[in-house]
Amino acid sequence: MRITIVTPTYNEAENLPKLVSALFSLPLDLHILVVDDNSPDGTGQIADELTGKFPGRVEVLHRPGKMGLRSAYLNGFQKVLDSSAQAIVQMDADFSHDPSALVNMAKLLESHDVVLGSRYVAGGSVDERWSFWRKRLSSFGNFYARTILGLPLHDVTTGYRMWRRETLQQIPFERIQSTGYVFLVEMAYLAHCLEFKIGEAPIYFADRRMGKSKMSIKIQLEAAFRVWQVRWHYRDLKRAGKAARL
Ligand SMILES: Nc1nc2c(ncn2[C@@H]2O[C@H](COP(=O)(O)OP(=O)(O)OP(=O)(O)O)[C@@H](O)[C@H]2O)c(=O)[nH]1
Ligand SMILES: [Mg+2]
Repeated sequence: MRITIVTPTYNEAENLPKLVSALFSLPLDLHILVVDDNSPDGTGQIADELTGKFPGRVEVLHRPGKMGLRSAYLNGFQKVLDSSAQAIVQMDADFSHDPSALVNMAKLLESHDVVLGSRYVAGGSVDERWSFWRKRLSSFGNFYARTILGLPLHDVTTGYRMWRRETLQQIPFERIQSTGYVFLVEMAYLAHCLEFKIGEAPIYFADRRMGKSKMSIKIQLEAAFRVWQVRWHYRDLKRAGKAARL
């Protein structure tokens, strides 16, 4: 199975080369698409150097400036769906997502339409250095979103996911409105409304290895409100189910 990893980068110069080596040491048929938003720390140039080092296996999509995760992924998906990738992975470039989990995720994808790397199923966990409050906030955020949306999932905000090509092709991307975390919730909700079979593989979520964390209460509160908008926005799809697939 040919798998393409889409990894958005913004100031990941230290992490990216290490991530690419770690990925290519796995026993999987992997390709990588880096979506860089003209990172001030030169991640874009480093990504270009990696395309020379791994010709045909690393590609870079350069964008002129910081435009956020949603458009980074949507642009990335578009490009990958034009290639012969059979599975598409969403993955952070900061080592929060352990590359080796992909082996398990790929196995689970054989019997599912999409696989989430989940911190909140048996065997999954978050960085032990997370503060009590950050842990509570993350697990409460998940409980909140999955309850309001009726999602039968344990980790709806995880950014580590593996999609079958056919699944992504049937999702109406042009309807997606949210950015940041809620973008991830929204994509999970779309997959659920369209009645795709969603698997969850346990992951250990590490804090970013290099660079600074931007997580804040303000981001979480805004997200809490937007979850209601997601529910309202897709009420037609929720009714239509499978029939609404593209
Ligand atoms: N291309 C692009 N990548 C982004 C943007 N914002 C974040 N990223 C990347 O998206 C991934 C996830 O973002 P992070 O900054 O790690 O977000 P987070 O994990 O919620 O927060 P941290 O605690 O800071 O790690 C990382 O690989 C970032 O470099 C953006 O606007 N454009
Ligand atoms: Mg991160």
